[in-house]
Amino acid sequence: MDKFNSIPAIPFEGPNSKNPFAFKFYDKDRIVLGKKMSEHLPFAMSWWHNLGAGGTDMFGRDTIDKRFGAKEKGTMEHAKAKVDAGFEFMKKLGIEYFCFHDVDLVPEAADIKETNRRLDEISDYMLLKMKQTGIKCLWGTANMFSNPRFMNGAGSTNSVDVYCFAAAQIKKALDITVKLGGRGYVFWGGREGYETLLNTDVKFEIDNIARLMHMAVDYGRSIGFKGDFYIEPKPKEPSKHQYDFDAATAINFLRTYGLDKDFKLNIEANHATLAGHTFEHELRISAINGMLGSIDANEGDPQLGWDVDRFPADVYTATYAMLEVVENGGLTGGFNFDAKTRRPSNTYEDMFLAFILGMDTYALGLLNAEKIIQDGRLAEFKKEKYSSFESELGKKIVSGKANLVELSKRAEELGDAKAPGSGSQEYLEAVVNQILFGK
Ligand code: XUL
Ligand code: CO
Repeated sequence: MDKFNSIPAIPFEGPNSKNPFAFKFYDKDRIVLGKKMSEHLPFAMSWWHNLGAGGTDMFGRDTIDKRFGAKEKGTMEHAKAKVDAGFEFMKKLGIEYFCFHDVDLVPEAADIKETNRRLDEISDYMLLKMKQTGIKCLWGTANMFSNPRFMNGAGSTNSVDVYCFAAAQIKKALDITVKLGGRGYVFWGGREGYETLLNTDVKFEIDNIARLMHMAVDYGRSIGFKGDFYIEPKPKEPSKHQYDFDAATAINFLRTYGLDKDFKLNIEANHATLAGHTFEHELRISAINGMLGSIDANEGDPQLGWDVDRFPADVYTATYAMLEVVENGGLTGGFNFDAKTRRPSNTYEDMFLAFILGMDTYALGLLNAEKIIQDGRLAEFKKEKYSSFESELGKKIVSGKANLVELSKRAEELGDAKAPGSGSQEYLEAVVNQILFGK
């Protein structure tokens, strides 16, 4: 039975359409920079927000009923209703992937053996739906932050028993990810951080996280997982100090512990905001280190200091993000809408409208990136800016063959060096506006 009877499959109707249930910019087969839009933008639905979150916040209970026809939440009947709703939802929007935590799929039982049995049961059902619809799994992960046992961390816990539970959840989540053919496996260290040094051995905790990740790689590869592992950096919330603060911190961790061959990064826009970075900064730092793997496509709020997980609406940010993605040659992962409707947007219609907004925003970002690349002025400016390094001496420096003695000699010959020309930020911003809004 359909869960969203009143909502039709969402067509592309173009920028002049006033039909709320139509894409204005996401035209999946349109060729952009030599590839279909849908190939540039492998969108994914997050199981937790879309099928789980009901609008509860710290001050109030659910505003939207996400039982999807099941009698009660927290039952296997509800878990199956979520599968039915999820696949119908993705099919109607033309979304090809989903992402999940283990406990998004089934209610956690009192005994892990029963939780794992439930995961086997639900993943059989999901496989069936995947075969019927062609929808695929982008990535899986284990929720090692909600249960009170993880209050002192998962990989960073002080308890061997809790560490074993983290290991067991990762093992099972990897089993399910492989069973569903997932392209990736994510570590977001929700409780991997600390509040105060007064009670924390930081080095011991980080070493132990790395040990657990090595075990995950060894096990994953042993059961045939060929995809990427990802770290998803976030600077704070829930912990005050999260160990995976930002892309640069996570890359340093991966290299220090020899995990960099198996891992890439899953960059979330809202987490970049919390770290005091722009989204495109995080994407660039990942990309230049060969570690841009996947994206959690949402939006933060510059005025709020917490993770709001809004659907992306900011076209400038999407444009700069897509420039990074295109320059990177795409993603090995995809664009997961780790986003939820606002608490007062409490209808099933709002769920669809939110995805239409997000998908159209990224489509606009891609179309704008194409225009900026084809215009060429930005690339030309940058080339010119660094052109002095194309001189004989410049080339010697770049090839690593120069030394301080000869460079000092050149400085002395010159006597003085002039300021190296304008950065022209205002001009370049005006160029972007002209490209975006000029006819
Ligand atoms: C939390 C967050 C997570 C990860 C997966 O801020 O982004 O949902 O994406 O655990
Ligand atoms: Co996320």
